[in-house]
Amino acid sequence: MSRLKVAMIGHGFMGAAHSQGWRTAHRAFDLPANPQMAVLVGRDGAKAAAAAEKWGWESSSTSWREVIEREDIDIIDIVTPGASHAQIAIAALEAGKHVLCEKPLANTVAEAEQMAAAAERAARHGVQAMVGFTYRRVPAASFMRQLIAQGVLGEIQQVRASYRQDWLVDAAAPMSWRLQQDQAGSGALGDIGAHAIDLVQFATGLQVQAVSGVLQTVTGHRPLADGSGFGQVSVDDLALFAGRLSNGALASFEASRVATGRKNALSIEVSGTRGALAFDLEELNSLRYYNREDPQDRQGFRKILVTEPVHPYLSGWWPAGHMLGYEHGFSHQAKDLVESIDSGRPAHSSFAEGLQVQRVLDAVARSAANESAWTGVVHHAEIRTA
Ligand code: SOE
Repeated sequence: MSRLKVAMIGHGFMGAAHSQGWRTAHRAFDLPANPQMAVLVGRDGAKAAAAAEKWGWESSSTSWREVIEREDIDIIDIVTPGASHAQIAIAALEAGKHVLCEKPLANTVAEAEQMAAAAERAARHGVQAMVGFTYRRVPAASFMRQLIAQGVLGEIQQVRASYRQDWLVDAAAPMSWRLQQDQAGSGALGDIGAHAIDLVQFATGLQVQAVSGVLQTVTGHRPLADGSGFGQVSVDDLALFAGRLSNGALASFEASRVATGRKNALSIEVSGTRGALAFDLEELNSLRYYNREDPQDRQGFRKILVTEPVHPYLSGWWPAGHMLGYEHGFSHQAKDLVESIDSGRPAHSSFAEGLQVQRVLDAVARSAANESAWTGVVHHAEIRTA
């Protein structure tokens, strides 16, 4: 069995989640090549070595540049804060490495355009580039896309999307890189709003073309983690925006880190002329389906348990009804990337799809800065590959 040697840059929460994916993908699915967890990269040598030991990486390093230059490394998996995505991804693509980059793709549209252009150039040499929108790889979310593509909802007339967490409700919660614009690019908008935008576009096949939004920073100063004082929060805690979709329908989006009691509540509901579908991450093994063509005396949202072998990704796991969890999306992500590398079929979500999400994020920020006026999602000249 051939192997694909992986190097992971970063080792925070997403480092743990991606490691789970690399460890399990080829043990659940028959892959054309097995991922080999070769090296974990972190700025602090001792911390990187400890994380490598804990998560099953063969070695550790403190230099992503050295790792990218290694002939034996096939895949670069970027799980660092958004500020370094562009620099690392472009260098990796230009070194001929396949790239998996965490979301959002970048901190700005300009960076995302450069990354998408680099991916376009690298694709001519068979190099794959994927953005880590893992929720599209939850079986129920993938199945939702399949049903909508089959036309079961008819014409889509409205979409609702919400991603709510509550880890910033307490004003005493300490400062972190996710609360600094130069590190994260934005707050709830980019960190979790990006997932909602991607999931709506993935599930419906429609694109957000204009937005009107508002951002709010609820707690402007937070205690520094080292206890040395307070720092200013430079990103949003809460984003609310309307989106005009490419079929003319309206979508509503909510991304909140102050939604008391909601821990990781991502949900979307798509309403059409023939019916409706609803996905809720808190019930991630099922879909709610309403069929307007059911006999009138028995219409209602029914719960489809998405755990049959015929459903997306389930062939690799357990018999019907045995349930999957949050972590399985990362195994599916690793599986899909390995299969794209082997087949040459473009990986999704592509950097071009990541750029589209970045343009929506940017439009929301511009709308919010402009008294929430309707703001077009500016499509600059197609990706420059010169
Ligand atoms: C935020 O806390 C976060 O970790 C996001 O960064 C992830 O993308 C999301 O999947 C879970 O919550």
